[in-house]
Amino acid sequence: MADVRTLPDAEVAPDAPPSPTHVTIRREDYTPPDWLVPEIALKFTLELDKTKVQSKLTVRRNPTSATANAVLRLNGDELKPVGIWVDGTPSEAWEMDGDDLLVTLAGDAHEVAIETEINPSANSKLMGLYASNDMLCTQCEAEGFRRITFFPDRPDVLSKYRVRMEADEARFPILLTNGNPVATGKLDGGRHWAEWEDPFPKPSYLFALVAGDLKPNRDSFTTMSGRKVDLAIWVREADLAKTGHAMESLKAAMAWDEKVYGREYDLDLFNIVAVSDFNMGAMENKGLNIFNSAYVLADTDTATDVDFDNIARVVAHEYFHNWSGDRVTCLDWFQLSLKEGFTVFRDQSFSADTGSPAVKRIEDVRSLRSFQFPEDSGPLAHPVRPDSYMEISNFYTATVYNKGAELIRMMHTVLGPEKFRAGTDLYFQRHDGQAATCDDFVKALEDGSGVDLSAFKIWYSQAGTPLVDARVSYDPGSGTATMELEQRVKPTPGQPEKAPMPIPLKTALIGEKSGAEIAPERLVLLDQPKQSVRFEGLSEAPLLSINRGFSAPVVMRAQRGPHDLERLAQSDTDPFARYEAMQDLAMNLLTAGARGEEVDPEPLIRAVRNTLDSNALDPAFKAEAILLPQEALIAERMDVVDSDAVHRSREHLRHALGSSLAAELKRAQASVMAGADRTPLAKGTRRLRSVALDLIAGGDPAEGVRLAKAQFDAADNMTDRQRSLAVLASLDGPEREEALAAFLDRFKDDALVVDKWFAIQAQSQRTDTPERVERLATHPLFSLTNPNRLRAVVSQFAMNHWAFNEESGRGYRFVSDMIMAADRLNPQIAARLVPAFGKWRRFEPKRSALMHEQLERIVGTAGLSRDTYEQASKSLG
Ligand code: 0A1
Ligand code: ZN
Repeated sequence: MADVRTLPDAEVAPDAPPSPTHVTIRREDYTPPDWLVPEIALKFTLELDKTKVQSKLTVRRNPTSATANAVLRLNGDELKPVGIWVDGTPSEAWEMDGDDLLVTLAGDAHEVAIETEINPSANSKLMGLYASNDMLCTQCEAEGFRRITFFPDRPDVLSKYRVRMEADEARFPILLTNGNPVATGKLDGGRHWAEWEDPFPKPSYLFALVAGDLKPNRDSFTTMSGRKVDLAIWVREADLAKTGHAMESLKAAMAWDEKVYGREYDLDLFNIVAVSDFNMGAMENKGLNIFNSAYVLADTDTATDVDFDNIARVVAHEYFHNWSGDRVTCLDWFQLSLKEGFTVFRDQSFSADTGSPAVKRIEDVRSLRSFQFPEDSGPLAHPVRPDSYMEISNFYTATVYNKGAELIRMMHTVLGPEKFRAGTDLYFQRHDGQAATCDDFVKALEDGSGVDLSAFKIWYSQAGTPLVDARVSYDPGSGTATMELEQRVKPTPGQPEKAPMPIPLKTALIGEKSGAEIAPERLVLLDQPKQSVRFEGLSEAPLLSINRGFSAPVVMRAQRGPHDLERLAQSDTDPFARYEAMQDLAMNLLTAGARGEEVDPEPLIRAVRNTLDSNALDPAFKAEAILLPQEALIAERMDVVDSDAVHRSREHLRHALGSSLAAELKRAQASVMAGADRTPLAKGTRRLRSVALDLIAGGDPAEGVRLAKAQFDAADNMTDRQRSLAVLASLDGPEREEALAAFLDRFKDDALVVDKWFAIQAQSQRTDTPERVERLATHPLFSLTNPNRLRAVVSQFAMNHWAFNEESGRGYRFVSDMIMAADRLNPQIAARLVPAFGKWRRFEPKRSALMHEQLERIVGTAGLSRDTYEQASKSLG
């Protein structure tokens, strides 16, 4: 691989005009399709570098189309038609309009046949049909089908698919596509064929095909109505032993969706395929889910507890899409959250029900705060239902997915589980087989529950995270307390004025002395700019417990001093609120420290000690509660960010905790659980162990090295191994290099573990990290074409707040070099790295200018993809 740092600056053309493909698509411009395609027959003659695609479309004029006599517009992307036939006769009545094919048709119903030829091996975008490890696979969401054949590639055109695949049998013994197999046979020259049919009409983005030398882990599931469904997870033979957990997760998800949503699987066959080169996590193609192998393969020796949990989550997510996405799909891509927000909400509930609900909520909120809040407060902020885009791939965001899920959670909170279920039943019944909108979803919830939810719709259209201030005053004479609430949403791009939002806040009061709930939890709906709420009959001074369970996705600024927070951290009756009190306590110290103020860590030290010593709390909760907020989160709370000051402040507190609580932390670090045990207790014990190890290292680096090395050497599971290596990687001493070398040597043939090796170094908290990461990008095992490897180095580094923002700008330069190098191969992946620069306005002047400079350099690059252009130009603001 070429050294990306040597890219000549000559390729930068500062005044390059945006290319004509950089067009903005607007939600308000939606019109129904002019033509429908009730049926499509596809024939693939498969080869790695030359695949012939013959498609036959049954087309009908759409009676609801606004345009009489419209031509048939078929989208294409890097395609040329080899031949076109209308009703069986070769046709000349067509022309190209950019990438699209326009066919003029005389009547209202025709059969249009088209032949194209594509080269899967040369497809580095990993969209459409591409080659990965000698197998062929597809990715069509959002607009990949148009890279396979010409088609009205929009989610509101639903067709029945019949697919024939022909291939060399030795190279591609397994041929899979959506639906059910109907016939197979042999051909001359060692070739074979298979024909499949999918009885459910679907949009083109759900089409999938896989051909390769794969082996199945087979199982079955009997649905609630007694139908037997054959299940298979297809992988390379060597990986078969690592598919057990994914299969168990799939069966658990199938049972859960029956129990909680009354949704039964609808085909007789459900296939999952693992591929090593994949742009995202996984894809819900009807009956044939395709997965990034990172979300399928696991055993205790190579996968961490987090990996296991992620596999269960993603398998469930894709499975749940069968109803929320496939049976009911999206009218247009602006409605993406219709399927994604709802499906994330469903997978979060599934994980909560199958593990610890409190810890799961904490994890989800942490990730919302780390990824969605910064998006919502930066130049790329957009509503859950965006109003415009240049490239839809850029809108698979934390806002559409995770804020979308929070929005549905709020409506669930307001309705309660029974009414919510009545609403979703009606939604599935009303819209089965249709392409629907977010408004349709809310309407079904309203009609099914009898509750007016119209006020909540603003959460779909208004971007930005509301800031909520809360203050309680107590009058001991009358035993009453008044809570004053105030909300505000800052302007976001294109939305300078904001309206107040409905914010459901679960609220209780905790007795300052007794620690008991003196005002039981109630749901306060804040829907005015300012509101006050009275509590009566109080016998002691109250402490405010608000946004319990994180009932609304807002930044809560409750006025509570260190004493109150310490008390709440010990006694709040809601586990999330208790965690939050601890985090607030730490955050207040961390931000004050970063501003250069003297801080007293004693209240936090006492709270952490209390937590560690508690007999009532489980270890997973303890680990979450004592974990210091990450530097990026601290930076989010600063008016002007100096990443060195943020780092120093956190290190200072880490040192204070580590040295004051050495004995308690060592006890926690010493508890060992066998690697094969994945009960919540075992997972929590391992998690607490590594959080403790990190604090110990903060207090006494030499002791940290000793304990981390011992944990690394003794580890019988990847969780302990990876976490101890991560601690070592930030420390000094020969043990660091020894352990890194031993790790790579042992796992060099396992791509997913090699990713961890790269990621650990990209995350390391050392002054030489930027330089080290540059070297990693020239390592023989580094790859620009494998998304997992690229992310392990570049995304992980860009999230390493201190190292990425290193004062000379070296980190910025590296990431933008990588963006430009990746952009020529895989624009989607390149564009997803750009938001790392989005916070440039928030930084102190020097870093701000350096980040800005890199964004300008990216935007000015000739031949930049639409994906990266959109992200970089919008980031400049
Ligand atoms: N619908 C998938 C996510 C997905 C989107 C685009 C892709 O193209 C590269 C791949 C997957 C999900 O939500 O899981
Ligand atoms: Zn999804």
